[in-house]
Amino acid sequence: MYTLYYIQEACSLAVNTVLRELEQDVTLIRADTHSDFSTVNPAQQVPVLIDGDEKLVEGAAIMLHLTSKHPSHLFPTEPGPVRRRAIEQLLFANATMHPAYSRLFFIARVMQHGTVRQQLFEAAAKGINQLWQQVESQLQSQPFLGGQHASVADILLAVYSRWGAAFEVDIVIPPRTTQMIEAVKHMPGFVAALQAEQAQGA
Ligand SMILES: N[C@@H](CCC(=O)N[C@@H](CS)C(=O)NCC(=O)O)C(=O)O
Repeated sequence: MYTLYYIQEACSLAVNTVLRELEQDVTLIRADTHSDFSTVNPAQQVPVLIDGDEKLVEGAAIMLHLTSKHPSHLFPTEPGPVRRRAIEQLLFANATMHPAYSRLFFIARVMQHGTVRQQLFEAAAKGINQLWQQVESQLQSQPFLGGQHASVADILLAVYSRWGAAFEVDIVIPPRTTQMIEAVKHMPGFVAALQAEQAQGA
């Protein structure tokens, strides 16, 4: 049994999805209504995973931990080029695409409405669109970054793709990437994770 600290529809939704795809029981705890979440994670960020006596932070580290412990099609466990590529894709999602989207939230938080704010939003969106083109180029001969099955990187990207709608920017997700995202959104683990988060309220 795992415990996951989450914020609804945040990047923790990807860990929530992976846990359910791996058929693991999970207790969800909302981080945004916690009386002092800094005692759980001084960085005050989700996801935080409790596994027995161990507390894990950083989404990519959590993904690697879970997929090593519970082998599945979500991530190759055998050392070699296929796993190295999967690690690269996981970090592309977590350390490149996620921060690109985080810029939108940062601009919204610190900038007053006006021309400069809109210019910054558009610059951030341009960067995001370039990254989606990179994803698209990898999906020309396979439905998922993980090949024939969704990988943790596909799941992370599908979660981030939902964030753009909150901003007045044109985020263009190309067709094969859109298909990948739609397929992830129909995975039983994704549907169950989203429902569980919604059931606990925002
Ligand atoms: N590098 C961290 C980044 C995590 C992160 O940015 N989490 C966001 C949600 S997606 C967060 O907790 N933000 C705090 C907040 O929204 O109050 C990771 O990958 O786990």
